[in-house]
Amino acid sequence: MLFFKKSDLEKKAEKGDKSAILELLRKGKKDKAKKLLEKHEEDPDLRKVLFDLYLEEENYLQAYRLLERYGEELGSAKERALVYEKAGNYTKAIEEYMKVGDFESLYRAGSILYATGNKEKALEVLERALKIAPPTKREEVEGKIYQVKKELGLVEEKKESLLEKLRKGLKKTKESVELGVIFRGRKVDEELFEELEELLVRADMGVKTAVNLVEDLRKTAIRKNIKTSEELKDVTKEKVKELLKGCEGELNLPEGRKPVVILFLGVNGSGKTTTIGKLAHRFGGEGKKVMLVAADTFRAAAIEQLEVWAQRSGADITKRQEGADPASVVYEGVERAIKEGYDIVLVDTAGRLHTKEPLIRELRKIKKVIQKLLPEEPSETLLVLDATVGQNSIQQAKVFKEAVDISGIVITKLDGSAKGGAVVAICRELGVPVKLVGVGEGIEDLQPFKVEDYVEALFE
Ligand SMILES: Nc1nc2c(ncn2[C@@H]2O[C@H](COP(=O)(O)OP(=O)(O)O)[C@@H](O)[C@H]2O)c(=O)[nH]1
Ligand SMILES: [Mg+2]
Repeated sequence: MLFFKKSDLEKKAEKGDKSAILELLRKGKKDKAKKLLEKHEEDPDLRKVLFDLYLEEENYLQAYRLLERYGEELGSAKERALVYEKAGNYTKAIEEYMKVGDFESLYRAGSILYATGNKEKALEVLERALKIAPPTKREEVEGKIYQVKKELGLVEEKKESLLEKLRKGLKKTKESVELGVIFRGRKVDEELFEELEELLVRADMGVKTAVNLVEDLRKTAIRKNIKTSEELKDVTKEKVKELLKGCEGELNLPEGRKPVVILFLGVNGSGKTTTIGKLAHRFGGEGKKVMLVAADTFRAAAIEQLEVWAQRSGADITKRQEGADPASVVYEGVERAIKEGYDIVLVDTAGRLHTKEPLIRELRKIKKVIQKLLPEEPSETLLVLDATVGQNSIQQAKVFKEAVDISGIVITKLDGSAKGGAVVAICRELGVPVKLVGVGEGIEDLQPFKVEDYVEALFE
C-alpha cells in the first residue's frame, strides 16, 4: 500500500528546527510553515519571519497581535505604523509615522489626525509634509491643507458666488446672443419683438417656444401698456421663469437611506465622469463616504479617468478590467457599499448610442442589479446632456428614456455653449427637471439648477 510519507524536512521542522522551518517557507509550503512559525513565535528570529509573512498577506490584525504581545522590535517603523493604522490604533500609528518623518509618513500621519478630528495638529503635520512633498503630490497636499484650514475657519471661502459662476458660464451664449443688450433704451415696437424672437431662437430655446413667448409678450405689452424696453425685459424674464416652472429640482437624497445610489446615463463625451467627480467632491466635503462604480468598462481610459476623479475627490472606487460585465461591476460596488457603510454610490455607465438595443438592455440590467440589492434605489437616475449640442440632445435623451425612467437632467458645458437657451427646450420637451448644471471643467464647477439665477444670468 502506498502512503505519503512526511519528508524529513517537515519532520525536522515540526520538531522546532529553525532552519528547517525557514527552508519549508522557502520551498513555498507557506501554510505549513506559518503554522509552525506561529507555534514557535516565542523565538525572536522566527517571530520576525512570521511578522513579515503577515504583512505580505496583509493580515494586519495578526501582525498587530504580535506587536502588542512582544513589543516593538518587529518590522520597520513604517511597517509598524501601517499595522497600527490598519488595526485602528491611531495614536500609535501617528507616533510611528512621525518617527519615520519622510513625506509619505508625514502625510499619512496628517491625514489620520484630520480623520480623527485633531485638525490643529493635522494642519501642523500636513504643512511639514508639504515642505518635502514631491512635485506630483503637492496639489493633493495643498488641497487637504486648504480643506483643514477652511474647517478651522482660517481661510475665507474663496468661492465665487454661484450666480457669478453661472454668469461666467453663460458668457458664450450672451456673446453670440445679446439678450441683455436689445432691451437697452429701445422703443417697444414690432421691430423689437421680432429681434427678440430671433435671438431666443438663436439661443436654442426652440422655435415654437420662442414664437409663443413673444406672442404672449406682445399681448402683455398692450394690456399693461408697457412703453420701455427695460420694463419689457422684466416681463420677459418673468415669462421665461414661468416657462421653466417645474424645471428646477433638487437631488433626491432620502434621509436615513444608506447607501443612496445615483445612476448616470448619457452619450459618450456628455460629461458623466466629470460630473460624477465633481459630485463626489461635493459629497466628500459634506463628510459623506462616497463610492464610485466604473461601469463604463468599454475603454480602459474611461476607468482610469474615473480613478483620477476618485483620487481628486477622495472617494473610493469599485472597478474591474476593461471589457468586464458592467452589471456585475455594479453589483460588486453596491454590495461593497452596503457592507462597508458607504453613504453614496455614484455609478458611471457607458453611452454608446450606435448600439441602441444593447445599450438599452445593459442599462436595464444595471438597474435591475441595483434593485436586487436595494429595492428602493437608485434614488436618482440622471441623464447627462451636453449644452453645446443644444436641443439636438433631446433626440438622444429619448433613447435613454426608453431604457429606464429618468429622474433628473444634468446639463454640462454651459460655459462652452452658445446654446444656453436650450435648457428651456430640453426641460420642457422631456418633462424632467434639471437638477445640476456644469459650468466648467474644475472640480467646483457644478451647481444646482436655479431658475431664478439662470434667467437673471441669461438676460443680464
Ligand atoms: N467646459 C466644460 N467641460 C466639461 C464640463 N463637463 C465635462 N466637460 C468636459 O467634457 C469632456 C467629456 O467629459 P466626460 O466626463 O469624460 O464625459 P463622459 O464620456 O460622459 O464620461 C471632458 O473633456 C470634460 O472635461 C463642463 O461643465 N464644462
Ligand atoms: Mg466617462
